[in-house]
Amino acid sequence: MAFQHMLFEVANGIATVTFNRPKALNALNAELLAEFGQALAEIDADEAIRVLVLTGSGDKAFVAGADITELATFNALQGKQFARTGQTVISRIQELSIPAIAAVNGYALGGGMEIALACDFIYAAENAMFGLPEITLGIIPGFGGTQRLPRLIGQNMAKEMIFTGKMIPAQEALRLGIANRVCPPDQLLPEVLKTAGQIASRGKVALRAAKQAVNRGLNVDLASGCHIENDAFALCMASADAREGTTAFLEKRKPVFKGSLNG
Ligand code: DAK
Repeated sequence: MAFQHMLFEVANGIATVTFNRPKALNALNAELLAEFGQALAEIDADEAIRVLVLTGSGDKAFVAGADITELATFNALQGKQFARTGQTVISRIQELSIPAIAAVNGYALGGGMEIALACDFIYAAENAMFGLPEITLGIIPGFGGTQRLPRLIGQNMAKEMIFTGKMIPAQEALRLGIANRVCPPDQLLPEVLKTAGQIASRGKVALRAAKQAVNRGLNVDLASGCHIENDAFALCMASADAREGTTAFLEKRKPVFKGSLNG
């Protein structure tokens, strides 16, 4: 798959998408969003892909937000189309059946931070900067930032970031729980790929069930969440992967998961 504004690579069950508009700090224009949506659809349909990694090209930015040059030219209809594509694409990251990891290698601002927040977790380079600066442009986050950030770090911390538009460095993002880990810039991708490799070796049925149980459970009360977990657990128990995992343990060997329900 070749794209104009993204690099796309698959190796060992790990798909890596690199946002690639370095002259504009990988800012999101309409074409890039559409390409990203297309890539996500293909990733979701490919049974061999077990983990998605998102990063930015160059050493300065993950994604510096929406392309302000383009944003400034939109009429209402184009703005609506941009919003629709963006929201669909960003929800799709969260709803992917496989885990998604953001490797934030510089600025993750506005829509860029919102993409990272839609991933299952974030590793950041020491030089990463996170922020939702929309308020400085007279708008508010439009790709889920007002919803996902408070759920992640609590409403007061999120409101301070959203109301001021200020940027925070990687270590502060780590302290707040936005980033799981901070790495030297040259170690970021190797560390992400190491974790992605561990995840890719697990059973796909169980990964899907675990991701759905956490995501769905977060929107309901504890008792309902435990019911969701119960159903997801039952699905795993019926899978060939669960038979392989338990048999491999008893036979003192490593499991070979096929990612299938039946097998
Ligand atoms: N868009 C377009 N170009 C950008 C850009 C952006 N977001 N960010 C940087 N660039 C370009 C710069 O214009 C510059 O281009 P040249 O002048 O070299 O041609 C080049 O990238 C390098 O940037 P700087 O020279 O500014 O680099 P610095 O190191 O000095 O500063 C910076 C880095 C990241 C602090 C600064 O570039 C900056 O503040 N950038 C803008 C950050 C920002 O405000 N991003 C937009 C956030 S708002 C919507 C839903 C969502 C959204 C919109 C609508 N709907 C539902 C309709 C999303 C909105 C956002 O993301």
